[in-house]
Amino acid sequence: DLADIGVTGLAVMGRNLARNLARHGYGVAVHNRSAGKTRALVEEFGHEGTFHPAEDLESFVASLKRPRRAIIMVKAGAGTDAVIERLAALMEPGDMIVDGGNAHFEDTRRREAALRERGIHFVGAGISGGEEGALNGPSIMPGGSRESYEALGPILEDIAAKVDGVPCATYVGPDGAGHFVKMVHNGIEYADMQLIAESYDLLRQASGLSPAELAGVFREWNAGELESYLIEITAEVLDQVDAGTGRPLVDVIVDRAEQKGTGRWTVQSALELGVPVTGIAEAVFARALSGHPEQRAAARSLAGPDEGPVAGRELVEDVRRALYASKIVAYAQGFDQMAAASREYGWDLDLGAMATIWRGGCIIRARFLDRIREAYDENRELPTLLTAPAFAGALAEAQDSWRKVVATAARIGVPTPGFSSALAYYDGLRRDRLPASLIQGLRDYFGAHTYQRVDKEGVFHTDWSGDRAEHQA
Ligand code: NBP
Repeated sequence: DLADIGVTGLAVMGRNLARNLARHGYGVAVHNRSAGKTRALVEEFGHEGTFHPAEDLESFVASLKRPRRAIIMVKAGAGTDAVIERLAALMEPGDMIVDGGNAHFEDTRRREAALRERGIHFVGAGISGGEEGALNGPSIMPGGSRESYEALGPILEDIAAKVDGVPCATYVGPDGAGHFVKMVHNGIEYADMQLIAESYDLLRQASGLSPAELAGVFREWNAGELESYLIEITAEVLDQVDAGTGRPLVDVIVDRAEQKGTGRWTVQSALELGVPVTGIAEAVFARALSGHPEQRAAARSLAGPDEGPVAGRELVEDVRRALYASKIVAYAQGFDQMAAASREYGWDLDLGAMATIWRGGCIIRARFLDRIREAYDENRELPTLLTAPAFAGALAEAQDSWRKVVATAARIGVPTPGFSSALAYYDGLRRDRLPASLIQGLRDYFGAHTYQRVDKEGVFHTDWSGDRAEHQA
């Protein structure tokens, strides 16, 4: 009697994923480096399904049906390589190793290539939704061979979240594609949270609304086009009162945002690919700024504007629109990054399908993602999401409010890097002529880097240090 699938690494994520599999009727081999976690899982949750506990990797692998399917859920990094190596040594060609951790996609590309040589399918699967998602239905983004998806896909789709009956799991693409898409998902999550934080901050400073009042505002917003998990839980956090002090919890939490690194990875990759993901980058940098207490203490004495609170509740609707417009920009940029990576690495990503599997299970789940899917359904080759009819219309409706919000924030000295950079991006893309022409002129002046002309073909250089005549290069 062999197990259908195995999970090694039984911390919060692995344990819940194993339980999710067992609850769906699969026989699950379970293993953890330290055997205590394996025993605890079977003792506490053994009644939920069929578990095959293994004290060592040899018996774990031996307890799996062929072709073997083993999911690794250990801390990403060197430990993952060690576990892969040990598993691979015990496996046979045709077997499948799935890394469900938060690996960097370049590591996944390297691991996939190495295991492919040995005939073993390596699947880098991004899994989103935290512990709760792992147990009740995550969003799953598996990358690897098509062949491996035939054996794994039905199980993953079975345990994934469902929206309108559609599973939040699909084949993403070869090698590192799944972990790449998961990384961009996390990057977009950073941008979403930054925009939410700016909305809160500006309304609190400019309109004088209390956290409890703002909880109500977010709750209202959650009934409209902004409906999403993050807006929903923002209301919960803002409503929370600290038991000890009686103050809003948000006022007693240290204002220093931490990060585990997937936002930074997204921006690093975007820099390599040459894709402006300003929304995500500003979010990563805003967290970094919050984490420099000495600089912040020193800078508190710097001059600010005289203006105090400027508005009442009338700003609420403007901020809602600015948030929605900036969110459209952040997602457009993230999808551009996936399109660029797809071209760079030959992944043939289906962007509409990525929006589909993010509709449930994951942190950025939102009604909004249906619109993105529809936009790509209409036109797979969309040059930018901003010009999809639904979004172009929303941006047109929002832009006056957006400009007002950015101007108000600047006037009263509330930093809104997310709103401001998103608006700058929007205006930049819209421009007929950009000052990039001047930059090209400067580059040609100091470095003879040449330029092209609007009125004729070819590459040109002006002899800046000589007679200033133009020559065709
Ligand atoms: P952790 O990331 O906290 O990792 C703990 C697990 O890794 C334990 O099972 C531990 O075994 C095992 N492990 C370590 Br550490 N080094 C090992 C090694 N050298 N060999 C074998 N096992 C080793 O667990 P988690 O929070 O459940 O996350 C698992 C993965 O899922 C991570 O890659 C994480 O980034 C990813 N992820 C997490 C979340 C989340 O919300 N937590 C969401 C999405 C993805 P031990 O018990 O013997 O120490």
